[in-house]
Amino acid sequence: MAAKPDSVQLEVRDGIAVVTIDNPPVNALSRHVRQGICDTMREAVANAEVTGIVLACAGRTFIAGADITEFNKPLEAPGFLEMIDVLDDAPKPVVAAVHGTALGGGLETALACHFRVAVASARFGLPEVKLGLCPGAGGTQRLPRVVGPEKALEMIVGGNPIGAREALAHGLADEIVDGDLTEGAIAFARRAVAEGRPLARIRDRDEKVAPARGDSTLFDAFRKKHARRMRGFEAPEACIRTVEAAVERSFDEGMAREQEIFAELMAGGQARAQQYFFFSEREAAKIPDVPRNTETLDVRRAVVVGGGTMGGGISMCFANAGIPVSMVERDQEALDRGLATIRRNYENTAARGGFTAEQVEERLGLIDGTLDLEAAREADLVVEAVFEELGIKQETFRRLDALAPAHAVLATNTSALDVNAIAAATGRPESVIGTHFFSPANIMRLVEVVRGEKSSKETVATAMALSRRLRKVPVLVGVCHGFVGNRMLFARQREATRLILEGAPPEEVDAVLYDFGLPMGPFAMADLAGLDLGWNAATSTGSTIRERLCEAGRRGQKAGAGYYDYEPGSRTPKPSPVVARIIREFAEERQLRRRDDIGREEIFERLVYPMINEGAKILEEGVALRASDIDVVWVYGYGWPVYRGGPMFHADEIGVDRIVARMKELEASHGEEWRPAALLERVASEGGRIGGR
Ligand code: 3H9
Repeated sequence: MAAKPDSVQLEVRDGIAVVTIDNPPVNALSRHVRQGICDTMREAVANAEVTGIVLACAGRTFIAGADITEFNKPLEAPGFLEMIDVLDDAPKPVVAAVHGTALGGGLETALACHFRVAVASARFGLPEVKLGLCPGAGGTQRLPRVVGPEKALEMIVGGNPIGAREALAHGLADEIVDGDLTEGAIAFARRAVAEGRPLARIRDRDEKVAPARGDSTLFDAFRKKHARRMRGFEAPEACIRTVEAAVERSFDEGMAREQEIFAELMAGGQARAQQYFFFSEREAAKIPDVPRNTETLDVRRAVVVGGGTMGGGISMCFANAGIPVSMVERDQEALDRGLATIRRNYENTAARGGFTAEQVEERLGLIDGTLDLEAAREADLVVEAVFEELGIKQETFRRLDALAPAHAVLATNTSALDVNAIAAATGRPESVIGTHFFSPANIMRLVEVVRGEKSSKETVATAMALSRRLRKVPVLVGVCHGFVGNRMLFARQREATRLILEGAPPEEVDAVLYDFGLPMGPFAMADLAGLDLGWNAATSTGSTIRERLCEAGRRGQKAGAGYYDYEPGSRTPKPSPVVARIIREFAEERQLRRRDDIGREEIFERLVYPMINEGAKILEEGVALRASDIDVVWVYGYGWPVYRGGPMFHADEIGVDRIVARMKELEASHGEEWRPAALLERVASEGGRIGGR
């Protein structure tokens, strides 16, 4: 018999075999675990004393899935299906004991057992779609046979786990165990043996899928409902096809279809990008000189200074996380407006079924509006979100320094200003940090945590931990104009403007990025944000297209006109002949050469290569810790499609040498802004990659 690996142990307790998996941190199904399950299961089946078997896990969770680090390498035996078959074929009842999360291959393992019991806090899910895959160990065929195709579609295509009670209601769990899980599972196995319960093999069940057979209504409706969310992704549609196979075909034929689709997805670029992103996200949490055990401040009370769009959204984040927050405004009218907006936002969410009326009141109850900055005296953490002007921010910090308790962290939500200069306005720069939320702050997941020259490790660790508590994705960045995200955005915007002056219509420029997978292009985005951000009618000189548009009353979507026209009540951008004329006249005044042959490829290169170049400079300067952090910023902050990894990952997909060669051509025709960053040149000459993995 093959040597039994330590990661799977077998113990027989009064006739019930307990197979325990112990493979920290998340009990992933690494090769040795698959081997261990096969070996111990065979041993338990062969042991005449054993009447039933419990499959349990040590540590914080049930199996969290396949070991993703083994992907994209030849799979070593035993394969997943061999292991699944050993469980499914067992002639004695096998009970999965689930705590933590049974995810992906973990849930598929549990589905191959005859019964599943769980603690009330357990969760069940098939998140493979988030890795650009479909479940590949029978989950697509077994889950619909247990919960029906509709629920299976929701779980497999959505990828989000469900709780134990919901699993029980859908027949996915057979029992919720109070008290010791393994003991509960053993008792369940004993009862199954004593009652002679038939071994419930999911593969043999048909009653849940039969009613949908020969009728595509369910699938058509699902595709239609989720079309927007699935745009550009390959895995969701592939997942739908596997569930269709579960409904239309025999179990074995469905399995063959699943294996075929899984292999196709695994070989594709999207899965590679999404798996890269899975690890990138986790990597971003690691800061080399700020170890995990760095002390953090327990934030029990927060103050947000400013009740505008950002301040209101940030206050909502605190309330959503159950942290009482005071929102400070300068005058009653602004405060009332800010509080009313927050209430409206919550009520809209409630109306869409997001939460109940009581939850609205509960959250509003945690937000206290005030005109008095004295509220800072009670704060563990203050987030400043006042007007984006250095002098105003410095004055605010001077006052906060005098008011806030000595232990408090003082954070600024500036989107581009010098955090060091803001910190210098206080006598405690070590407690000052940037927390750059993205708009709308209550929705967008990204927070750029901007580390000032003097920010202490505790301050950095507190800002990172707090962001996670607010259910955000924090990425640590350094001080520079626009930090990581906006600095790269400025580089793209500069070139987008040049493109329209040279003759590319704004709608064509936008279409290239939309088709690539971004939610919108630079001009639709500018209209949404408002063209008059930072614009002043009194000092406007019409020296940029943007100023000209503002002067013509075209201040963006809110004004019904910006780079595009908007019909009353509509957010759909319509190409504008007026804007086309303004651009043409502006270009003529400046005697710019206009062309009508700017193609999609050129537009793409001219929008994306400057971003990559700026990203390379950001890395050279140490403003980001790693290329993958830049990608996390772009996916969570700007909607870069996760199936394309991020701009730096994409640079490697294109080939850095190719990018550098093209940039040199553009440098010759368009000037030195196109000169490749030294890091890009070096990577190109070494034939290397700029991304992490
Ligand atoms: C699959 O199952 C395919 C099958 O259908 C069939 C194939 C044929 N593998 O997230 P955390 C690491 S696809 C390897 O910070 P948490 C992670 O990188 C898989 N490593 O903890 C991190 O490492 P480090 C389907 C993994 O408590 C550490 O564990 N399953 C895996 O916040 C801690 O992770 C999934 O997609 C893995 N599968 O959350 C589930 N999972 O400390 C993926 C984690 O060095 N995992 N690591 O940075 C998760 O969603 C979360 O990790 C989990 C715990 C909820 C489990």
